[in-house]
Amino acid sequence: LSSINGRSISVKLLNCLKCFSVETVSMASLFKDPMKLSAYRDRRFPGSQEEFEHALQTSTTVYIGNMSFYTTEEQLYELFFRAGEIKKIIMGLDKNTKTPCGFCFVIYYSRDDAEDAVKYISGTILDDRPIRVDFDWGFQEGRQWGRGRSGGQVRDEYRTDYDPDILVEMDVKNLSLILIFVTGGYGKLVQRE
Ligand code: GTA
Repeated sequence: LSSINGRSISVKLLNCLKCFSVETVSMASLFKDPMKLSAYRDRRFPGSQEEFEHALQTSTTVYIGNMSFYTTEEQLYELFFRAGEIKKIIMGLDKNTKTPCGFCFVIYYSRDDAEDAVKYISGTILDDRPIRVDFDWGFQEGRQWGRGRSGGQVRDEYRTDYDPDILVEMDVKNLSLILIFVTGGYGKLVQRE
């Protein structure tokens, strides 16, 4: 083959390599720019913007969002181990029910492995949901709890789309709203509006 179509094969190979190197370069430059590392800004980060950006650039922790409430630590371990050796997984919990509420933190030993998790695992379908892997400034005790007013994640209180994984409990204090609250899936605050 190479003797007959040698030139066309080598041109194709070169084009492939060019695509690969453009991709590699753009990924590398993306990961050097702290502003492009994550769109999320943690309002509870205990430092300056500069310190936050430095933490994002060096941390070995990633945040996983849009998870099913039924995904287990074992499943997460199996998936995220593909990017590298894992130091610890911390499940995100509803602060009232103490049950998983759709996020977690994965701590790697190496920065390269954390970058690979963001590059290659983000968007993977896990328990029928496309998970989002984001750089994180680093886990601290207390960050495992949902910060929403009802105990879970803030975003779940504002969602306007139907999410079959979200179970909405009845509001026993306000009986007149019970009919709205028995059907789960839409953001709780949105339902109240
Ligand atoms: N690294 O993207 C993230 C991320 N998120 C969304 C949460 N955490 C994240 N970490 C990284 N990247 O430790 C971390 C938090 C905390 C834990 C639980 O997960 O640092 P939380 O989701 O319950 O609370 O956090 P948080 O993050 O303080 O809430 P925030 O920033 O207000 O809102 C989260 C999302 O909810 C927003 O991105 C937005 O999509 C949605 N949202 C918030 N307010 C509104 C609103 N008024 N209207 C519409 N949508 C809203």
